[in-house]
Amino acid sequence: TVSFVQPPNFSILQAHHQGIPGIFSTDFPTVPPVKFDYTGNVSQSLWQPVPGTKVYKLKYGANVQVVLQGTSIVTGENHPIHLHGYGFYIIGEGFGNFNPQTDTAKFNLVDPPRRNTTSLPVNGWPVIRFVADNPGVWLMHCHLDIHITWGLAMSFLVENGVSELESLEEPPVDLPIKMDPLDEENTSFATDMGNYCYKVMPFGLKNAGATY
Ligand SMILES: [Cu+2]
Repeated sequence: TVSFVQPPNFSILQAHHQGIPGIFSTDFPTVPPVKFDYTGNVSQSLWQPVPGTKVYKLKYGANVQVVLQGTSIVTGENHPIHLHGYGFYIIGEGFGNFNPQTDTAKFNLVDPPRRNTTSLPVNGWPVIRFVADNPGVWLMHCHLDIHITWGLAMSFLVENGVSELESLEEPPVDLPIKMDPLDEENTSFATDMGNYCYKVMPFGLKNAGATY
């Protein structure tokens, strides 16, 4: 698995929008890199996740299905999984390991609930679907917030569509953005929030004169 690491200086959205390299990579895996009995007696040799700031890139308008598979690593737990930017349909859920051969027959494609948070049952799975029609960078994370700091999160990067209405807007000039706490010029304005510093400033000089 990949444990999500928040970038320390720039937000992923800012890095995406301004083309700042080295902040994130787009190689979030499509399927689990290692297949094992996720809800069984998991060997401790599989307990070590790979830390990374990886996003999953989506074309504008893509039909997205995500199987959220719980594991019994350390211990099973019910995780409330929340997605920013979208309401998604919960088309199925169950216990144990999701079986694509048999569990798809139980999908509710008639009147599934639409939510922005779904339960990930103890040692179980929900399956969600949404249409990626909201460009930008959207975090999906466990809302037991301490679990975010442990890495139970990932981000979708949804590309722009064709028209202006299908594309990211320019940020407002007074958008508070995350600053590099090691940058001396900025720390004088920064409020101390642990590792994160915030300051109100234009998004970037090249955007300062933009019309919105
Ligand atoms: Cu959790």
